[in-house]
Amino acid sequence: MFKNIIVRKPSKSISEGITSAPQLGKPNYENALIQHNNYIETLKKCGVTVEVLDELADFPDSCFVEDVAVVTAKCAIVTNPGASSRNKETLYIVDTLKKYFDENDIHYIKFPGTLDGGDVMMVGNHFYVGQSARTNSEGIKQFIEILNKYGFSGSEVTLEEVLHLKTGVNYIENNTLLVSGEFINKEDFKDFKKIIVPEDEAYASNCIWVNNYVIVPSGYPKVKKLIEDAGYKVICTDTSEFRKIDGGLSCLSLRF
Ligand code: CIR
Repeated sequence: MFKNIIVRKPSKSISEGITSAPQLGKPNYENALIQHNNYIETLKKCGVTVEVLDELADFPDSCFVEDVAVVTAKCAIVTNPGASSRNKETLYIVDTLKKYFDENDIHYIKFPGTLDGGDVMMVGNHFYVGQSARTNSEGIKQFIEILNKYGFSGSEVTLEEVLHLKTGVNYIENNTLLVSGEFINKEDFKDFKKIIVPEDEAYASNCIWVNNYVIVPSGYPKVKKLIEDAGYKVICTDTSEFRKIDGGLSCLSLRF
């Protein structure tokens, strides 16, 4: 179960966020703020306390706070984001993490290692880490060494198509994964129950489990039904402005 969630408000500069899908248009700041507030309200319904950090005008992608740290029940790991425009976002998360963790339990991924939190999928005490355009093998090696000190384990997953690991695969507890595309038949995930996300709703592979609810992006009825049919309580919230710059539900928060 999660107790705490950290989010960061989008800033006006969100229109300049990195995107692989410029054809979707630029995010609208006012709409993004509304969607972000609704996201916070949705999280609160799941019984967590939400800390909302101030916007960072110099960092268009900084509302995707998941990428700058990996927070576990025992420690926090500040990442070293692979995109240069995002790399210094990490400086603005450390003071917040100190409220929740002893300084000895806050660790750092260091150059030449790079790692984005969006590449990390927690499954109980094991962490799958995608080797991606943002996360390199050295970053993964450092990350797993830190995890091992706390009795956690980690393994590397190679990505072919998606930006981040969790763009295409997400754990929703009960040994169940939501999977799409390249992850459907991946050897690493052969022992899980799988909910296969249809190709035309692939964006909705990025759902989050929060305290017995699964939060699903609005507008993906097939995925919503598949998750409900698997016995979960589902809440939908709209993330369409964030989608325009490759962001989804998990990217918008740190959950621990
Ligand atoms: C980026 O390219 O870094 C942002 N536009 C999107 C980050 C999405 N984060 C995530 O999947 N964890």
